[in-house]
Amino acid sequence: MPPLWTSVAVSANPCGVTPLRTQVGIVGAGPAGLMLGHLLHLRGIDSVIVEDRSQEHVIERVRAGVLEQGTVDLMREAGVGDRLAREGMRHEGIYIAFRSDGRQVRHRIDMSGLTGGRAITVYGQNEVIKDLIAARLATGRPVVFEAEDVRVSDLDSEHPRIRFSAGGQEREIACDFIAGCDGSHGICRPAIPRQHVTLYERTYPFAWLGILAKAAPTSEELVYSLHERGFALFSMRSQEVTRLYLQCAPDEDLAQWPDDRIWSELRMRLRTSDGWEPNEGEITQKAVTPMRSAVAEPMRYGRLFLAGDAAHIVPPTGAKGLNLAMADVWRLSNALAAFYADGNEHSLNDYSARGLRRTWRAQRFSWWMTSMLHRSDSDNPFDHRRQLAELEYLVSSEAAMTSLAENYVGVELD
Ligand code: FAS
Ligand code: PHB
Repeated sequence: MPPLWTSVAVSANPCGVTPLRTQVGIVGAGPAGLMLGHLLHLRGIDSVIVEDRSQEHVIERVRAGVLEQGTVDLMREAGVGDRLAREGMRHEGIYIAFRSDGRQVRHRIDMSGLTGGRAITVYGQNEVIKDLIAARLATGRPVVFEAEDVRVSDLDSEHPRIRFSAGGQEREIACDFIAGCDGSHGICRPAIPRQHVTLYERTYPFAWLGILAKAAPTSEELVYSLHERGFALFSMRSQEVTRLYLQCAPDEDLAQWPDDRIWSELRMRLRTSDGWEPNEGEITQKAVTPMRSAVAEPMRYGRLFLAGDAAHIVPPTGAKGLNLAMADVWRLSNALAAFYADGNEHSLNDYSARGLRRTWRAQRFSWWMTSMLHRSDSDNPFDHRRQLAELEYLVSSEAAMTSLAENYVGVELD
C-alpha cells in the first residue's frame, strides 16, 4: 500500500512548516467527506480528511434519516453496507395526510409499485457516519478531528493547500485536489473569489421543530401531514425510536416548547380520522432546523471541488440532502480515478455541470414538497384550497403519484 501521507520535497512555507503531501485533501468529515475518502481508498487514491469538530460530535449530530435506493446500493457496493442491510428499515411507500370532506385522511403512495421496485431505507445519518468512520479507521488512512483554524489556499494552482493547527502545531498539506465537503457553513465555498461563484437562494418563512422520542412507531411508513395548524412529519429511527417534526417559526424559541406542548401539537396535526396517531414517549432530543434552498454555481473552482451541503442546500421535506451529497462524491471519485488512471480531465471538467443537473432536479422536488405541505402566513384562503386541490389530484392520479415516487426514491446515480 502506497505511503498514506509523506513529507515530500515540497518547499517549506514562509512559517517554515514542511507541508505534508497527499493526492486529495478533504475538508469535512460529514457523509460527503467520509464517503469520498472511502471511495478514493477503494481506487487506491490517497486522501487526508480534516474535520474541525470532535469525532463524538460528528457521530452524535442528529440529521437525516431517509436513504434513497441509489445511496443504499452505493454503500453496499463500497463495502460499508452490512449494518445498513441488517438494521435499515426498507419502506416501499409513504403516507400523505390532509383534510378532505371534513376528515383528516392518510393516503398511501405505493412508491415501489410505481417505480419498478425501488424503495427508500430509513437509517439514521449518524449510523451512516459511524459506519464510515469505522471504515476509515480500518484503512489506517488519516482523518484529523478537532482541527483548528482550517484554511485552504492556492486553489487555482497545481498544488492547492490546506492549513490548520492541531495539538497546538501548525500543519500544512499540499494536495493535487481539494474536496470541499465542509457543509453549508464551511470555509471552502467562501474561499472561492466572489466573481467566480453565483449563489442561488430561497429561504422559507418557517422552520422544523424536530424531536427524537423513545416511543414505538405506530405506522410502518412515514406520514407527511398538511394540517390547518401547519405541517407535521412522522418518521422513525428503529422499532423503539420515533422521529417527528412540526412546522414552526424560523426564530422559534425552544424554551416555549415543553414536551407536553410538543405532544399536544403533534397529536392535533397528525391524528387521522381512522384513529391513527403517534405513540408518545420520553423526548431525548429536540432542535429547530431552518428551511432553505441554495445552490452554488459552479461546483468547482480550479482544483477545488465542492460536494454536498457545501455546494447546495435543500429543505428536508424531500429527504434529498444526504442523498445528493452521496451522488456528488460518487461522481467526483470516478472523475478523480479517471484523472489518476490516465490524466484524462474530461470527467473532472464535467463534474459541475452533471452535479448541477441532479441538484436542480432535487431542488425542484424539495421546493414542491415544501410548498404543497406547509402553511405560510402570506397564504390566503384561496391558497389553502389550491393546496388541498393539489393534494387531492396527487392521491387520485397515478401519473402524479409516479412523479412523486420516482423523485422520492431517487434516480440512478449519474
Ligand atoms: P455536513 O454538514 O453533514 O458535514 C460537513 C462537515 O464539515 C461537518 O462534520 C462539519 O463539522 C465539517 N466542517 C464544517 N466547517 C469546517 C471547517 N472549517 N473545517 C473542517 N471541517 C468543517 N437529508 C436527507 O437526505 N434526508 C433527510 O431525511 C434529511 N433530514 C435532515 C434533517 C435535518 C434536521 C437536517 C439539518 C438536515 C437533513 N438532511 C436530510 C440534510 C443533511 O443530511 C445534509 O444534506 C447532509 O448532512 C450533508 O452532508 P455533508 O455535505 O457531508 O455536510
Ligand atoms: C427523518 O427521518 O429525519 C426525515 C425523514 C423525511 C424527511 C426529513 C427527515 O423528509
